[in-house]
Amino acid sequence: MRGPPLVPMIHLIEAAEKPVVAAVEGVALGGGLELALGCHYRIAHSKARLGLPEVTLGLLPGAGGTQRLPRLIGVPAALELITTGRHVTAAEALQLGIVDEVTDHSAVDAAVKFAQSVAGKSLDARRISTYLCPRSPDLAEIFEKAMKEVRRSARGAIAPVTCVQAVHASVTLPYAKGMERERELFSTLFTSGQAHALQYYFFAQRAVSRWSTPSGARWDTSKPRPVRKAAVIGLGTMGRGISVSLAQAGLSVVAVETQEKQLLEAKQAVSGMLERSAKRRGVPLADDKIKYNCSVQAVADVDLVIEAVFEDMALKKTIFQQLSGICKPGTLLCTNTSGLDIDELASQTQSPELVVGMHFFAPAHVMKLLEVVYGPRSSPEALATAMEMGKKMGKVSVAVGNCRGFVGNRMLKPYLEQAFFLLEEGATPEQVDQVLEEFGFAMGVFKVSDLSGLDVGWKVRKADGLVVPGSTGKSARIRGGSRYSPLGDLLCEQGRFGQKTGRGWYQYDKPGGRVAKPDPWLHGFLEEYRARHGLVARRIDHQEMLERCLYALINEGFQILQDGIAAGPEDIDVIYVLGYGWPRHRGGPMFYAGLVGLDKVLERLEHYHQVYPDVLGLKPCSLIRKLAASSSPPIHRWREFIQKPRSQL
Ligand code: ZOZ
Ligand code: NAD
Repeated sequence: MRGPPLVPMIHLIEAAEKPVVAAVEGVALGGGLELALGCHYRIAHSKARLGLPEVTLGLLPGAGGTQRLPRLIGVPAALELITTGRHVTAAEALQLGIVDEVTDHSAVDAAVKFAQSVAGKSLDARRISTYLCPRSPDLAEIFEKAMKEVRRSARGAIAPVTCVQAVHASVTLPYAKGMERERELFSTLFTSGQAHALQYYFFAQRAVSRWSTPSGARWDTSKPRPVRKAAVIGLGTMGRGISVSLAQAGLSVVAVETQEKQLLEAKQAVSGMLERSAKRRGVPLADDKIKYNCSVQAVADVDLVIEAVFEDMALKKTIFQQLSGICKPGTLLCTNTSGLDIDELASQTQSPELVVGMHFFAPAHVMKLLEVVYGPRSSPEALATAMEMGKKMGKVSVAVGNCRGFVGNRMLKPYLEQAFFLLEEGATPEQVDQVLEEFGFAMGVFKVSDLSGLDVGWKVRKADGLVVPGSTGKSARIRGGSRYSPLGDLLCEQGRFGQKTGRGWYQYDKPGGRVAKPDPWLHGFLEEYRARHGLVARRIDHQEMLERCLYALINEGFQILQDGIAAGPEDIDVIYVLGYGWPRHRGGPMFYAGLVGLDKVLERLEHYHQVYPDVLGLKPCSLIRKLAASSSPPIHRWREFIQKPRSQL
């Protein structure tokens, strides 16, 4: 394979006898910076940003970036920039030695002036390719550490690992040979499925901001309202993180809890989160932005409310009735419900058009996703405001329709259900989680459940009449004719709510602890459960665990597309990558289904549905059948196969 055409041009520039000064006025990212590194000097505007972000697209800087940058700024700094793709400011670039001068005025004028000042000077010491990489005795150790860290955080992505290998070549090989190695490694990445997945994801994340709804509301015709002051009702697992994100976005926040004790606990937790975040990100402490209160009356003058109380429809309805009376006209009323009907809540208010779902993901101050749920009566303006608010909070907002669980949790249900069935059939939570984490998930489904709180789903199942305490015999595992696992309910009955109580699918050193450890009690409980229900444990291989969990989730994704709840497969993929820790280098569940082959996914679903005919989630949805029967078209053509849903807004 030939290298990118940029390479010979950069060589010509570097070999020139006249000084060439790069003027970086705006951004020099990727090829732009590689070009600048071929110049003899670099001048940047103070607002410029520089970086080599190729790794985020599954590639490496393939025009000499991996060979020149370490020669210029040393191995540790170059490794960090190249393996993370981090952008740096002009000031940091100056400090690192990437640029020679920073100006507040025109970078081009400064570069011309600079060129005149160096005219006639020898350029021998200015050609970076001729430099020797700065060496230090601990270089081997540096590479070893970098490789270990990259392998840990990459979760199976190959580009960061390959980037380390390429930088290694800059130290061990002469420049020309290093360039050959860079080209070879680039070519491996270029043809890997991962680069394709990451590039698809890159565009998918941009596409979701151009949202539209079945009734024709659109991002470019709906104007968001200004929001300066917001309120959060309920400061539990979610409300705390939401308050932090709002305060960090510069909003004044009124945070409301029921009683002094809960309020104080929440205040302490929020302060800690703000402090750690300020330290980590170097941003000012936003503690004074939040005012705490025990009365919902305190939210009268806010522009937007986010309700985050228990997942209990009756309670939420009462709160929406109260808010409708208390808040000034025009206040947007949002709910962080995990899946309850937005329309039912809207119907409790005087202005149902101002009600939308703002569904955050745990931990809410960290996860980058916001599902914005439009009900049949939400106004385009309300939707636009919530979408914009999410962006302001540093999230990626995805607009989704109103149905049980919306997009993310509706898909989570059959996925979690399979995980429960696997436990019944002989697996442990550790085994299932290991398979999912090896696939690349940030956390296995049982660890995630412990993080979210097992009581959240329990409350919903109770409200749905699915929880039947003390039931025995076959009926204990059947609901409405379908297979049901009461395992989650039984754990909750024991007070095991996950991290918050220090016990769940795992054990933790204390309530609120985060390090999941296998729990012998749980293993005994599973054995006893199987014995009680006449279930014989079997050894389940990795492939089966993975296929059953993922394909059930993907199948529901197709159903969601068919129902018009998500605008397209890209929306689902962004939701899973940013909301549930799906590995980005696998593109998202819908992209992954295409990669595996829709006919293969269909064939496996058919197989599992034959084995488990009483599991509805394994019955292949008609859209995947239709697509597979049409020779599995590429993902960007799937929309052509979806019938237009009825207007929802
Ligand atoms: O491991 C990373 C991750 O992304 N995990 C996946 C999380 C996930 O899947 N969340 C979705 C949950 S489902 C949901 O939210 C929708 C919903 O409606 C649920 C409804 C109930 C349904 C129940 C069935 C499930 C994670 C981001 C967590 C950590 O990544 P890192 O290890 O790279 O992060 P760190 O160490 O740099 O820390 C960053 C901040 O995250 C905090 N954190 C880490 N692990 C945690 C945690 N917080 C709580 N629990 C954990 N296990 C960490 O403390 C730090 O925050 P600060 O404030 O300490 O700075
Ligand atoms: P939680 O039990 O941790 O916290 C709920 C908080 O609401 C409690 O602190 C409680 O004291 C408070 N509260 C109850 N009634 C109140 C009232 N009338 N006024 C003020 N505060 C009140 O629950 P959570 O996990 O934070 O979930 C909150 C909401 O967010 C639920 O609707 C849930 O479905 C949703 N959600 C949860 C997660 C998750 O992973 N836990 C993720 C997304 C959405």
